[in-house]
Amino acid sequence: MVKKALITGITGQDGAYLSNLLLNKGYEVYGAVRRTSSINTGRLSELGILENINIVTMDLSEITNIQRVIEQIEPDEIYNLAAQSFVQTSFDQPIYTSEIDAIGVSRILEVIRNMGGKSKFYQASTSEMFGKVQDSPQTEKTAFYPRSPYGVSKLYGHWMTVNYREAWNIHACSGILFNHESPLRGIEFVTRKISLGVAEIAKDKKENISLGNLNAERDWGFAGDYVEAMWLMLQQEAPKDFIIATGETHSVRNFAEKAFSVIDIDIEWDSNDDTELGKCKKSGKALIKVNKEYKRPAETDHLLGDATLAKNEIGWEPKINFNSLVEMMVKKDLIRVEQGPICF
Ligand code: NAP
Ligand code: F7E
Repeated sequence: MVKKALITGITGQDGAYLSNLLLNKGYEVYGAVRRTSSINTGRLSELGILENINIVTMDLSEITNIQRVIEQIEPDEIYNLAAQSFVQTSFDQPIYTSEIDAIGVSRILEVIRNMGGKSKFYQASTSEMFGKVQDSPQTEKTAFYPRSPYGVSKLYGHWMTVNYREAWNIHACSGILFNHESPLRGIEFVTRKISLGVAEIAKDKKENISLGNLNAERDWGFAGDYVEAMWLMLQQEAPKDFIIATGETHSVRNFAEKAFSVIDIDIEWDSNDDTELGKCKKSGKALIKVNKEYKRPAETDHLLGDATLAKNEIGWEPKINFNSLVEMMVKKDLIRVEQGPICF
């Protein structure tokens, strides 16, 4: 029997890579999109898979909508990737963020429960739940301390997933995924903002990039690797939560230096405060500026994940390392800037 998967958030970065993976495994893929006034399936088109997906309209704010869609499809597996996923925006829209990222998870779980728990459920949890980290590296046992309305909302979704597994015997699990990036990353996230900015500077379409906290450290992996972990988690006999990470951490500053090195520019820094500039070593031109507008009211300073449990129990390991990831992103943006338009 062909397996049916319903993916919420299919128009986002992970939705595109996960759809591709499941289609290659022979799944019938249903992609939930919320109603928008413009077409936003560009990532699925870029991977050449849009035609192979059954698009359904579903918004996480509306339980009647969720119920009808799930009853109609009767999916074997549900991957809940939909979210207001931008941490910065969550400080300005905390209620909306909770409505989708927290209560939205309860809505799906309630529908699964009411239908007898037949669909397996994957929840997109996040390293942002560790926020002000209580231990390093972070493991499945590290205490949570979220630092944004996004992190707090995701923590609710995480514990609801655990609770529905324990209370109602649903095959529900939560992947605690550390930052994962790709050429399909949204342009407001720092890695893509840098890769696109570097490509635009290389092609004389931009003078410099404005960034916030250059010292924040993240454990950055490749999204294409991380969606495999989502699938693996739902194939296990018993549902369980796993950390998915590379085990390496780099600062935003390192990411920017590496990205400029792809176009043969070495960066030197001229101070370590709010007026800091990243200059081209050769020409002295300021290519990176600090703008406090991009700094957050409360920051997650340092993330470093330990994915040993995932390696030992589900056989997951990352394949793409930090340098290859940065290179992949800058090279793809160089092509996009040349050919235009930039659609996402
Ligand atoms: P993304 O690119 O921002 O995609 C988010 C998706 O959610 C988009 O398809 C978006 O639709 C959809 N969405 C937003 N609000 C919705 C609503 N009210 N109803 C239905 N759909 C809605 O995020 P991503 O990077 O692919 O991440 C996927 C998931 O993993 C998210 O839940 C994120 O919080 C979580 N996560 C991400 C990372 C990471 O580093 N990427 C790490 C840990 C966890 P539109 O296209 O219409 O906006
Ligand atoms: O910021 C700093 C910023 O927005 C990374 C989401 O996918 O991963 C993502 O959340 C760091 C932060 O990602 C700029 O302050 C400096 O410390 O790329 P980001 P994020 O907040 O880590 C987690 C795991 C998720 O779950 C989320 O959904 O970079 N930073 N300067 C900047 N960040 C941005 N966006 N823009 C800047 O100019």
